[in-house]
Amino acid sequence: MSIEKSTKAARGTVQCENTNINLLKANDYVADIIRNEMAKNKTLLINITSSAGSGKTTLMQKTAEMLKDKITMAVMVGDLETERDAIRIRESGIQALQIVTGGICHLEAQMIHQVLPEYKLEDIDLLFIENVGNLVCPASFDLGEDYRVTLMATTEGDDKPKKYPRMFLTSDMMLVSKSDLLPYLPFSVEAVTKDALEVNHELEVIQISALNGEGIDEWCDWLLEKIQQKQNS
Ligand SMILES: Nc1nc2c(ncn2[C@@H]2O[C@H](COP(=O)(O)OP(=O)(O)O)[C@@H](O)[C@H]2O)c(=O)[nH]1
Ligand SMILES: [Mg+2]
Repeated sequence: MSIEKSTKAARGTVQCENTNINLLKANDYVADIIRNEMAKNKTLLINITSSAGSGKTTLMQKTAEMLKDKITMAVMVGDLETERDAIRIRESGIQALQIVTGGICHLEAQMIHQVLPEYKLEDIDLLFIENVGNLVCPASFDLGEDYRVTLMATTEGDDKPKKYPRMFLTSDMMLVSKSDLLPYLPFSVEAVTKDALEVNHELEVIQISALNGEGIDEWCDWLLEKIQQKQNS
């Protein structure tokens, strides 16, 4: 299988088995419907991906805490089982719905489209999708997002971008998360950034810690700028 830098609309295109191609074509059709819906309502849609345990839900909580007085934010979160993450995020005072995939390792556009009527999009500035935690399957499914943001935790080892290139290739931003643990781990931010940029030279990178707040202002400023751009579009 060859991997090419794809456009957002063609993110799901995989040059391998025919069944995959057909499945992803159907996915991309629905992803475009979602994109149009977001454009109509001027809602910024961000797809958050990472390995399990990299800090996605904690970042949603932290972002809600930082931005909830400035914008209206909501989340949909995918996991194989349980509603635990949605409950955690709702405790931050924002709308969060859980998509239980029942064993499927990624979210598909059809799943997002099905829960979309639960959200009053015309009142929502920023909608996050917290994807199922792994660096493989979610990379191939366009969910109609404006931006894809991948967390790369310091606890995972700094060799992941070259091992799981499709995820980094299709992302717009890499957040190097849990930076507060850097003094205790054999993890090089320089090495992970170099590898990630070799996979995708357009990738933006911010180092963050939800625990001590490093990089959180920069992350929130990035979001506010993208929201502004969306609302002016
Ligand atoms: N040290 C540290 N731990 C974190 C940070 N963010 C999240 N965690 C912890 O990492 C674990 C997994 O976090 P979670 O947000 O559930 O990850 P998710 O599976 O990607 O949603 C939890 O025990 C969090 O408390 C961080 O910035 N620093
Ligand atoms: Mg989570």
